[in-house]
Amino acid sequence: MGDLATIEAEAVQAVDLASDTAALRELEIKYLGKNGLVTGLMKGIGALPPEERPAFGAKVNEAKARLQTHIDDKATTLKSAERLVQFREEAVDITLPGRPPRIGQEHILNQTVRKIKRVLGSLGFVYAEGPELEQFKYNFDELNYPPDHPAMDAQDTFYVTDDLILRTQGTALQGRIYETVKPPLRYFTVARTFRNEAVDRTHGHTFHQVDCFMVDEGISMAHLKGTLGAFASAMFGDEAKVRFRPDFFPFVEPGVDYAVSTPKLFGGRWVELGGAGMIHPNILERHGIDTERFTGFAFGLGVERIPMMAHGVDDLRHFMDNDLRFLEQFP
Ligand code: FA5
Repeated sequence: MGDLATIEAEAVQAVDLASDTAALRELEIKYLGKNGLVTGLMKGIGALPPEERPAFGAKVNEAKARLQTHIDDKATTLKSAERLVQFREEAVDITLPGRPPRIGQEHILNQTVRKIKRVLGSLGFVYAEGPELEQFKYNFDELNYPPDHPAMDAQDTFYVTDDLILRTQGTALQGRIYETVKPPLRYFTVARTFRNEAVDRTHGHTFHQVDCFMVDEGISMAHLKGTLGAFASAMFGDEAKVRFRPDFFPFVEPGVDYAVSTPKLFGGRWVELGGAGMIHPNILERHGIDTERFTGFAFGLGVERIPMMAHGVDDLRHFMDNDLRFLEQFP
């Protein structure tokens, strides 16, 4: 009997001192487990005189129950203390300064396109878009290319079907506009264009073109030159000059290629930007436009040429490579 009281007292003290739930669990096993000390006392019951056995059994069971309650209470206390520690460890310090989000910047080609849109828009041209996957007829037939004309060879083409191609020039927009708008009209587009090129520093398979045209009464090469001059000054500065040289495109007559020069860039050397000319009367007549009354000009140029010229970039492949070391130079 003395044993039971001693063991219980010792167990209560040990439980009181237990510092965490793991230690408490060990004590529970030590005293109340199947081979525990309190449980073990029951084994001695057979040595007692029969009349003492029930009372002894009851005492041991009461002690077990008390001890169990004591352990459970302690477990509750320990668990809430442990949870508090865990909360503290996992807590986020909301007073720390945040990590600044990485803010991107506009791609140099998009910056250029935005400027082009502003400049041509302010000259009264309306922005419009055609599809990248274009019908052969808009890209070539409608632009006065006779069937199998060698001029098409200059724009080696990605065919999707016989009638559907990846457009090779922004000029493909013209026929679409004539179908819906009657002159006087002024339109431009910025088009992603594709050619099956031998890729090099100045030729990509995927590039961008501005294409711009107007049809009105009395339009002449003078208007073309004036418009390109205004465009060049806005893009490259007031001192920019434009030069025309004869060139051939089936959709213009006469046709020119044009170059820009400004003293600040490339020592004033001429840099070719694109092609231009007076819209071929065949195209206007095809769309029922009276060519006695209306004439028009058109010009097209490579978008990449502009930042190449403005920033001295010598390889247009950089623009589509997405190398941040290159792109971050144009904030
Ligand atoms: C044309 O594409 C005509 N549509 C331009 C035009 C429009 C002429 C209206 C007359 C009237 P061209 O093939 O030369 O022309 O291309 C025009 C410009 O696009 C070139 O001067 C060049 O700046 C750019 N370009 C052409 N091919 C590539 C290429 N593979 N990679 C990058 N830029 C290119």
